[in-house]
Amino acid sequence: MAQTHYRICPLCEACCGLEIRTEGERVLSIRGAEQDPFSQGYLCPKGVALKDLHEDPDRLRQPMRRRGDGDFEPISWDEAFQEVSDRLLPLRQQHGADVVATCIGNPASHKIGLFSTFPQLVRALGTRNVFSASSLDQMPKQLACGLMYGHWMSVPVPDLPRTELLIILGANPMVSNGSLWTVPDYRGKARALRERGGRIIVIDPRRSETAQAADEHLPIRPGGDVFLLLGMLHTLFAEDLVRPGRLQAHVQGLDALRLAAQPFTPELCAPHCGLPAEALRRLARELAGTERAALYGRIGTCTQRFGTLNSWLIDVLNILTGHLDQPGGLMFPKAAAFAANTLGRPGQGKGVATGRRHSRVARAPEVMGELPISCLAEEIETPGEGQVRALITVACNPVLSAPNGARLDRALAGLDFMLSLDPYINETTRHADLILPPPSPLEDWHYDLIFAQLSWRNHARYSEPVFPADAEQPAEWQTLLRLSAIVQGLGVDADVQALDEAALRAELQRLAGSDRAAPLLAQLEGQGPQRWLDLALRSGPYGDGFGARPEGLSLAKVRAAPQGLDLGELQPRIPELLRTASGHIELAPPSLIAALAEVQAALPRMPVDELLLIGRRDTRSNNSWMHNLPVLAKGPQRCTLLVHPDDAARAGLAEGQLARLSTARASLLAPVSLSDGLRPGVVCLPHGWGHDLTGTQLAVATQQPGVNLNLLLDEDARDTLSGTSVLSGVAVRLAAA
Ligand SMILES: Nc1nc2c(c(=O)[nH]1)N[C@H]1C(S)=C(S)[C@@H](COP(=O)(O)OP(=O)(O)OC[C@H]3O[C@@H](n4cnc5c(=O)[nH]c(N)nc54)[C@H](O)[C@@H]3O)O[C@H]1N2
Ligand SMILES: Nc1nc2c(c(=O)[nH]1)N[C@H]1C(S)=C(S)[C@@H](COP(=O)(O)OP(=O)(O)OC[C@H]3O[C@@H](n4cnc5c(=O)[nH]c(N)nc54)[C@H](O)[C@@H]3O)O[C@H]1N2
Ligand code: SF4
Ligand SMILES: [Mo]
Repeated sequence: MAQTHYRICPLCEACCGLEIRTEGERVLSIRGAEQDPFSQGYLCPKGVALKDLHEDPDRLRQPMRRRGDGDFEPISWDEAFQEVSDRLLPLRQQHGADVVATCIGNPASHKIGLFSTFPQLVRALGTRNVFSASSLDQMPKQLACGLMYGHWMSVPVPDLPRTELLIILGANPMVSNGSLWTVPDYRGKARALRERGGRIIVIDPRRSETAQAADEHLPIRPGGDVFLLLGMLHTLFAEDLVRPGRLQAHVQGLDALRLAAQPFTPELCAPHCGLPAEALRRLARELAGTERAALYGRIGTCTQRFGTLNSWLIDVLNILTGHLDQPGGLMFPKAAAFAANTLGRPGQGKGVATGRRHSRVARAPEVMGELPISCLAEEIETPGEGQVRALITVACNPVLSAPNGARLDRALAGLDFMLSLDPYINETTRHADLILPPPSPLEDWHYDLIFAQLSWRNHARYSEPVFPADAEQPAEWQTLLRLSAIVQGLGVDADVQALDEAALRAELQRLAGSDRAAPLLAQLEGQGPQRWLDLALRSGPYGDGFGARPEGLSLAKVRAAPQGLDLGELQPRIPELLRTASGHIELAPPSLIAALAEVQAALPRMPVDELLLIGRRDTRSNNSWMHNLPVLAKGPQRCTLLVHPDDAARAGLAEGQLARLSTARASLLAPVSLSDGLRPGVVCLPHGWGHDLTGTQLAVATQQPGVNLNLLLDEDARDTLSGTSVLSGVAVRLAAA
C-alpha cells in the first residue's frame, strides 16, 4: 500500500519540506509539501534526487577497508571499530594528541546526529588540528557577527516578506537556494517583493540568475567589495545619513567608525571595485533613504582576502541606516532549540575570541576552535613535533573542495591512518584506510539544528525516517560516540547509550540542579540526539518548560505536527540577543579597525588589467558530491568556462572550444561557453568537479568528470582574520588549448 511521508530535505540550506510517497521499500514520488508552513510546496531537482541517492548502487552500505592493493573490501562494524582502535590508539600513544587531525564538511551542518556529536569526538581527541569547510565558506560572517553581537551564530537574515529594497552582494539564491539565509523559494518571494513595488539590486561580477530576476545589476570587479562597502560607509558619514534609530542606544564605536571611514572616499574606492563613484554614493543614499531595506552579502563576499571586513561592513551599513533588527531589514531569527543566543543571561555575555591556538606551520590563528583547512596539507607534510599522521574526515571532500587539491591529495596518500565517515568512495575517501557509511537520509530522522537559526520565518519541524535502517547500520551519532569511547580508552564495546545518558544527566544537573536532574531525564523522549533535542525544545524560548508552560513546545508536540509548526514572522531581538561583554553592538571591533590598514595600503596601487576567475553554482549540483545521481547528472556538460566574447576573441577562443586556464599552481582544460553576462575581464568556472581520479567508485560521476577549479587556487591565499581561503577573483591566464 502506498504511504505518504513528510520529510525535510537535508541537502541544502533551504530545508524544504517534502512529501514522499512510498510503497514497500520503493520511493514512488517526491514533491514539495504544499502544507509545509515554512517551504510551502517548494523544492528543487536535488530534492527529487533523494530517490536516486537512496538507491545509488555506489552508496556504501557497509564499512569498507582498503587493502594493500588499494581496493576496498566490505567488513563488519565490529571489525571496523576494532581496526580503528588497533591503528589510531598506538599513533596517539606514540606521538600525542595532535597527531590526529579532524576535518568536517558541509553535509554535517544538515545532520543533527553529526553536528551535535562530533564535538565530543574532538574533545576526546584533544587535538588542535581541527579543520572544516567553514574556512572555505562562512567563517568571515560568523567571525564578524561574533565580534559585533557576541555569538558566532547570531547572524541576521533579510526579512524578505516585508522589505522594499533588497541589495544582494555576492550571492545567487536563485540557484543556491540561499545561504546563511534559509529561504526556500527565493524566486517566489523575490517576485512578490517586486510585485508590491519593491526593488532588488544585485552586485555581482556575473549577471547571475538572481541578477537576471532583479531590477538592477552592478557588475563589480571580483574582490572589490571591501572598497564598495567602504565607499558607501564614507558616503553615509559625509552626507550625514547615519540614522541607527532604535539601535542608537545599543551601539558602541560610532566615532571610531567615522574616523576609520574617512580616507575611503568613493572616488578613491571606485576604481578598485570597478564601479563608478556615483554608484557607490547612490547605493548608500538608497539604502539610507528606503524605510524597509536590507543589504545581504554571502559567499562571494566571504571567500576573498578581506572577507571578514566585508561581512562586518555589510552589517555596519545596515545598522547605520536603521535596517538592522527592523521589519523589512536584516533580522535575527529565534530558533526553538539549540540557539545559543536564546540561552543564558539576555543582553550580555562573554563575546568571542580567536587565536587561542595557532597552526604549527603557518602560525594561523584558531577561529571558532578551528584552523584554516588550507593549512591541512602542510600540517601533514611538515615533519617535526605535532606533525599530523592520522586524519578523520566526516562528510567532506577537501581534495575537490579546498584550494590546491593536488597537494592535499598527495598529502593524504602519505598518512599513517585515515578514517572517513562518508557514503562514497570519492576523491578524498579513496585515501581512507577505513570508511564508515551513514544511513541513507531517508533512513534517518531529521531536525535542523543550524538552519532554524538562519530562517526567513521562525518554525519548528521534525521528520521521522521514511524507511527503517538496516539492523546492523548505526546512526552517525552512535558511530561518533563509539569512536569517542575508543579514543577515551573505553574500548570498542563501550555502552554508548550509557555514555550519552551520563552526559545528558550532567547537563541537566548543570541546568536544574542535582535533585531535579533525574525526574527531568525521565521525562525526555527518544534516544541520543532526540533527547537532547527534547531538552532544547522544552527549555527553549517556545518550550513547555517541563510543564511550566503547558502550551509550549516539546519534542512530542513537534513530532505530532509532521508538516511542521509555524512560529511566526521574525521579531526584533536587540538588546535581548546580544552576548558581547559590553552588552552593546560593537560597531568597531579593534581587530577589524586595525585590519583596515591593509585595505588602505592597497588603495594607491591601481588594479592591473588581469583576467580574474570566479566560481558559480548550478541547480543540479551540490558542491562536489551529487554528480553521481542520474537524475541530476543527465543533460549537457555543466563544468564549462564562461568567457566574455571580448576576452574570448582576445585569446582566440570560440564557443565550445577547449581553453587552457593557468595559474602558478596548475593548468587545466575546460570547454568555453561565451557569455556577455560576465563583466569583461572575468571568467567563471564551477567548483566541485574533477571526478577523473583513479580509485573512486562513482560510476555516473566519472562519465562527465569535469575539471577541478581548486587545482588552480593558492592554498596560502587567505583572509588573515578568519583563515578563510580566497576562492574568487583569482588572476588566471587564458589561452586556446
Ligand atoms: N545548487 C546548488 N546550491 C547550493 C550549493 C551548490 O553547490 N549547488 N552549495 C551550497 C553551499 S555549500 C553554499 S555555501 C551556498 C552558497 O550560496 P551563495 O552565497 O548564494 O553562493 P553562489 O551561488 O556561489 O553565489 C555567489 C555569487 O557571488 C558572485 N561573486 C563571485 N565573486 C564575487 C566578488 O568578488 N564579489 C561579489 N560581489 N560577488 C562575487 C558569483 O558570481 C555568484 O553569483 O550554496 C548552497 N547551495
Ligand atoms: N573554488 C571553490 N571551492 C569551494 C567553494 C566555492 O564556491 N569555490 N565552496 C566551498 C563551500 S561553500 C563549501 S561548504 C565546501 C564544501 O566542502 P566539502 O564539505 O568538503 O564538500 P562537499 O562536496 O559538500 O562534500 C560532502 C561530503 O560529504 C559526504 N556526505 C554526504 N552526505 C553525508 C552524510 O549524510 N554523512 C556523511 N558522513 N557524509 C556525507 C559526501 O559523500 C562528500 O564526501 O566547498 C568549498 N569549496
Ligand atoms: S532547494 Fe532543493 S536541495 Fe535545497 S532543501 Fe529544497 S529541495 Fe532540497
Ligand atoms: Mo558552503
